[in-house]
Amino acid sequence: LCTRTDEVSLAKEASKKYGSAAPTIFSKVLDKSIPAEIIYEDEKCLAFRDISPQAPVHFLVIPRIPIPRISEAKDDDSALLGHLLVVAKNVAKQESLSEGYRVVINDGVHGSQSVYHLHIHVLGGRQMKWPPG
Ligand code: IU
Repeated sequence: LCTRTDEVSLAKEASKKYGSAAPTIFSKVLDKSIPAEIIYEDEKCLAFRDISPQAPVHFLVIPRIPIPRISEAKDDDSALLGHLLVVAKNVAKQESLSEGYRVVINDGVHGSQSVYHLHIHVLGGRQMKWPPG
Protein backbone atom coordinates (compact mmCIF):
# COMPACT_ATOMS: atom_id res chain seq x y z
CA LEU A 1 0.00 0.00 0.00
CA CYS A 2 2.81 2.38 0.78
CA THR A 3 6.42 2.32 -0.32
CA ARG A 4 9.60 3.76 1.12
CA THR A 5 9.44 6.49 -1.57
CA ASP A 6 5.94 7.47 -0.41
CA GLU A 7 7.25 7.79 3.17
CA VAL A 8 10.11 10.02 1.99
CA SER A 9 7.78 12.34 0.07
CA LEU A 10 5.34 12.46 3.00
CA ALA A 11 8.24 13.39 5.29
CA LYS A 12 9.20 16.24 2.91
CA GLU A 13 5.61 17.48 2.77
CA ALA A 14 5.41 17.31 6.58
CA SER A 15 8.64 19.18 7.15
CA LYS A 16 7.34 22.05 4.97
CA LYS A 17 4.02 22.15 6.79
CA TYR A 18 5.00 21.37 10.40
CA GLY A 19 8.67 22.37 10.51
CA SER A 20 11.46 19.82 10.39
CA ALA A 21 11.09 17.03 12.90
CA ALA A 22 13.30 14.00 13.37
CA PRO A 23 11.83 10.77 11.99
CA THR A 24 10.48 8.50 14.71
CA ILE A 25 10.13 4.76 15.12
CA PHE A 26 6.61 5.09 13.66
CA SER A 27 8.13 5.99 10.27
CA LYS A 28 9.66 2.52 10.35
CA VAL A 29 6.32 0.96 11.24
CA LEU A 30 4.81 2.83 8.27
CA ASP A 31 7.45 1.75 5.77
CA LYS A 32 7.42 -1.76 7.32
CA SER A 33 11.14 -1.76 8.00
CA ILE A 34 10.29 -2.90 11.54
CA PRO A 35 7.57 -5.44 12.27
CA ALA A 36 4.30 -4.39 13.86
CA GLU A 37 0.96 -6.09 14.16
CA ILE A 38 -1.01 -3.94 11.76
CA ILE A 39 -4.76 -4.35 12.19
CA TYR A 40 -5.99 -1.74 9.70
CA GLU A 41 -4.54 0.46 6.99
CA ASP A 42 -5.70 2.79 4.27
CA GLU A 43 -4.21 5.58 2.16
CA LYS A 44 -4.21 8.07 5.05
CA CYS A 45 -3.44 6.06 8.16
CA LEU A 46 -2.52 2.83 9.87
CA ALA A 47 -3.60 1.09 13.09
CA PHE A 48 -1.33 -1.36 14.93
CA ARG A 49 -1.11 -2.99 18.34
CA ASP A 50 0.89 -1.13 20.96
CA ILE A 51 4.13 -2.95 21.73
CA SER A 52 3.57 -2.39 25.48
CA PRO A 53 -0.19 -2.82 25.91
CA GLN A 54 -1.79 -1.10 28.93
CA ALA A 55 -5.09 -2.94 28.52
CA PRO A 56 -6.23 -6.26 26.98
CA VAL A 57 -6.78 -4.34 23.73
CA HIS A 58 -4.43 -1.41 23.07
CA PHE A 59 -3.82 -0.12 19.59
CA LEU A 60 -2.58 3.10 18.01
CA VAL A 61 -3.95 4.95 14.99
CA ILE A 62 -1.37 7.08 13.19
CA PRO A 63 -1.52 9.29 10.10
CA ARG A 64 0.90 8.41 7.31
CA ILE A 65 2.01 12.04 7.23
CA PRO A 66 4.32 12.56 10.23
CA ILE A 67 2.56 15.32 12.18
CA PRO A 68 4.71 15.46 15.33
CA ARG A 69 1.92 16.10 17.86
CA ILE A 70 -1.72 17.19 18.06
CA SER A 71 -0.76 20.72 19.15
CA GLU A 72 1.15 21.14 15.86
CA ALA A 73 -1.73 20.01 13.66
CA LYS A 74 -3.09 22.79 11.44
CA ASP A 75 -6.70 23.93 11.25
CA ASP A 76 -6.86 22.59 7.67
CA ASP A 77 -6.04 19.09 9.00
CA SER A 78 -9.61 18.68 10.26
CA ALA A 79 -10.58 16.10 7.61
CA LEU A 80 -7.53 13.96 8.41
CA LEU A 81 -8.02 14.30 12.18
CA GLY A 82 -11.68 13.37 11.77
CA HIS A 83 -10.69 10.38 9.67
CA LEU A 84 -8.32 9.13 12.39
CA LEU A 85 -11.18 9.20 14.91
CA VAL A 86 -13.54 7.41 12.53
CA VAL A 87 -10.89 4.72 12.00
CA ALA A 88 -10.33 4.48 15.79
CA LYS A 89 -14.03 3.74 16.39
CA ASN A 90 -14.29 1.33 13.44
CA VAL A 91 -11.24 -0.65 14.56
CA ALA A 92 -12.57 -0.64 18.16
CA LYS A 93 -15.71 -2.30 16.78
CA GLN A 94 -13.60 -4.76 14.78
CA GLU A 95 -11.81 -5.56 18.07
CA SER A 96 -15.20 -6.27 19.71
CA LEU A 97 -14.95 -3.48 22.30
CA SER A 98 -18.73 -3.44 22.69
CA GLU A 99 -18.59 -2.45 26.41
CA GLY A 100 -16.68 0.76 25.61
CA TYR A 101 -13.11 1.94 25.52
CA ARG A 102 -10.79 4.88 26.16
CA VAL A 103 -9.41 7.15 23.40
CA VAL A 104 -6.28 9.14 24.33
CA ILE A 105 -3.91 11.58 22.64
CA ASN A 106 -0.83 12.50 24.67
CA ASP A 107 0.74 15.85 23.77
CA GLY A 108 4.17 17.05 24.77
CA VAL A 109 5.90 16.88 28.14
CA HIS A 110 2.87 17.35 30.40
CA GLY A 111 0.91 14.90 28.28
CA SER A 112 3.70 12.29 28.67
CA GLN A 113 4.14 11.98 24.92
CA SER A 114 7.11 9.75 24.13
CA VAL A 115 6.90 9.28 20.35
CA TYR A 116 6.65 12.53 18.39
CA HIS A 117 4.49 11.22 15.56
CA LEU A 118 0.83 11.97 16.29
CA HIS A 119 -1.04 8.86 17.46
CA ILE A 120 -4.42 8.07 18.94
CA HIS A 121 -4.38 5.40 21.66
CA VAL A 122 -7.44 3.15 21.92
CA LEU A 123 -7.56 1.06 25.11
CA GLY A 124 -10.24 -1.42 26.03
CA GLY A 125 -11.18 -4.81 27.37
CA ARG A 126 -11.13 -3.72 31.02
CA GLN A 127 -12.73 -1.10 33.27
CA MET A 128 -10.93 2.25 32.92
CA LYS A 129 -10.53 4.66 35.83
CA TRP A 130 -11.02 8.41 35.98
CA PRO A 131 -9.12 10.67 36.42
CA PRO A 132 -6.18 9.21 34.49
CA GLY A 133 -2.76 9.51 36.16
P1 IU B 1 2.97 8.18 23.88
O1 IU B 1 1.55 8.68 23.80
O2 IU B 1 3.93 8.91 22.96
O3 IU B 1 3.49 8.09 25.27
O4 IU B 1 2.85 6.67 23.38
C1 IU B 1 3.76 6.01 22.59
C2 IU B 1 3.29 4.59 22.52
O5 IU B 1 4.00 3.93 21.50
C3 IU B 1 3.54 3.79 23.81
O6 IU B 1 2.31 3.26 24.27
C4 IU B 1 4.51 2.71 23.37
O7 IU B 1 4.30 1.48 24.02
C5 IU B 1 4.22 2.60 21.88
N1 IU B 1 5.29 2.09 21.06
C6 IU B 1 5.05 1.06 20.17
O8 IU B 1 3.94 0.57 20.04
N2 IU B 1 6.08 0.60 19.41
C7 IU B 1 7.33 1.10 19.50
O9 IU B 1 8.24 0.65 18.80
C8 IU B 1 7.55 2.17 20.44
C9 IU B 1 6.52 2.65 21.19
I1 IU B 1 9.43 2.99 20.72
